[in-house]
Amino acid sequence: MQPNTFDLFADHEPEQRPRAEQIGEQSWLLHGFALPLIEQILPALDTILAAAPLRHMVTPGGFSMSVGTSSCGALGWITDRYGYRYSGVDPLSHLPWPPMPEVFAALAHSAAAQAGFADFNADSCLINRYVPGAKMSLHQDKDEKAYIAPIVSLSLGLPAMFLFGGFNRSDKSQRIALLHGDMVVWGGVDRLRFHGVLPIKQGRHPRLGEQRINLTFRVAG
Ligand code: MD3
Ligand code: FE
Repeated sequence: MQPNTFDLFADHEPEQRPRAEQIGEQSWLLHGFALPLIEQILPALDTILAAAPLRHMVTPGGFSMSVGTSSCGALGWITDRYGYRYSGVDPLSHLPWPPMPEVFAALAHSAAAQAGFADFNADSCLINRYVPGAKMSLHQDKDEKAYIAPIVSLSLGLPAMFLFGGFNRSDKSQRIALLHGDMVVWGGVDRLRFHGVLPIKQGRHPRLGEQRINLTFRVAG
């Protein structure tokens, strides 16, 4: 059965529903969209990270990433000295990645639908953990088999300043604050825009402590 996206917020009054902000031609920031489900999301995340711990992957260029990374779902994103790709197996455990929790699949499906992308069924969820000072340099996400599906992100913990660029690395970037519980849907013409995250500022989030965790839901295969 597909996750039911329409009942997730059925008990919320319309005026209390999360606010949607258009940040690109086909990109939407859904403020606080995940907050009603946060106490289901966090234990599910703990279960995943117990089976597939965060690790600092090494890029093909030989640099260790400042973010700690793991995945769940049928495919997980990996990098090593041979390149960037998706794999059905966690290279640390040699086992399949932990399954995608139902609450993750339903949340991503619902956020995508809210932004106008029907039938979004992620087969991969990339988990990035940032401690203060960690960052992600400007890049494009091109390792997925197709770019038709959007990418859906969920931000947890400390705030981030997200950089939303253009189609060339040197294009001017827009700066967008991403807060705990915010979700963003990046699709269509915006799917291949350069993007990154400025170094996370020192701080302590009341629920997650001194870290930011970002989940990106993808159709990778
Ligand atoms: C815009 N992660 O894992 S999520 C990544 O906050 C990544 O951890 C960032 O970029 C983070 O690849 C940003 C938001 C995001 C993800 C994919 C995009 C924005 C995007 C693809 C195209 C355009
Ligand atoms: Fe990215």
